[in-house]
Amino acid sequence: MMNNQVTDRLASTKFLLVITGAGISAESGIPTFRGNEGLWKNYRAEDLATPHAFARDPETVWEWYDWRRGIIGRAEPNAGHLAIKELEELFDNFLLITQNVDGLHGRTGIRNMVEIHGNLWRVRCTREGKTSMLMDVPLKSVPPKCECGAVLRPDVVWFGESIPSLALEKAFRVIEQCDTLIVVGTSGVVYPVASFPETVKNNGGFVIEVNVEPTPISAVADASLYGNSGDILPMLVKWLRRKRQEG
Ligand code: BJW
Repeated sequence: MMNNQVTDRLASTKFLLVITGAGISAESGIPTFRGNEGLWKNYRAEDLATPHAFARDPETVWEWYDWRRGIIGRAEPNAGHLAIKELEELFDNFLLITQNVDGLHGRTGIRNMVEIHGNLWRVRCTREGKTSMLMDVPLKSVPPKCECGAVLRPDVVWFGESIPSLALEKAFRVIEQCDTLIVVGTSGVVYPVASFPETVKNNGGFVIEVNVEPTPISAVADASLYGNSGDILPMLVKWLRRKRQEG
């Protein structure tokens, strides 16, 4: 399974970038977006994760987030999340860019992380743009309201919305700096993140994909490791630790 090319490259990596998508949280029991189990009341993510959907039917969109928060609230980080936290400890230069809004990476204590699509435990005032934690706002209506009277929305990035500039700047900086990228559990169809592996590759970086099945990223990846991220990532860490001990 672990080929020499992958292990040699990791051992000599100076700056490791890891990108994750919904697949990393699948083994924590959180549905992915594009798997059948990701459907909610027959809506697809593309029907609900848009500013247009929220403007037209805020209650339904809010209920979708409540449904997801219910599942996520009962979930725990899995072996894949924990292995990424260990990778952070093994590299002096490290960044995780996650597309996930579930907050599970944060619960491992990881420090160098960009939640590029936001976090569903935060809310944002649709008038003032001020953000707060959901648990700090009174839930008197669906969706809840800000003190200023305007509706609150999840502090996430929907289709057609820009990625917050600080997050995007940090991502672009590291894409230029990193020499190895591990991209985990994403279908590679949502931009701009879907373009990051190719950019790393064009800059001379090495791209390792971890997924249960081939994706469009497989075409640019130097190595694709097929299987559950909760199995493969701990194996990578174990191998790397052994290699470091051997010197
Ligand atoms: C496992 C596993 C296991 C399962 N182990 N693996 C350029 C070209 C074309 C279109 C665009 C473009 N630039 C922008 C766009 C438009 C749009 C876009 O990309 N559309 C495409 C669908 C075509 N992008 C945007 O609008 C973005 N904004 C932007 O670029 O602003 C500038 C701009 C605006 C307008 C026009 C042009 C430029 C914003 C995108 C925001 C995405 N938001 C969402 C919702 C977030 C909030 C929420 O969660 O509610 O983000 S959509 C949803 O998709 C979510 C995810 O983060 C994202 C990616 O999904 P992901 O993580 O890949 O999940 P899945 O389910 O697709 O895949 C899971 C994978 O795991 C699978 O491969 C499984 O096999 C695998 N797996 N079990 C390992 N155990």
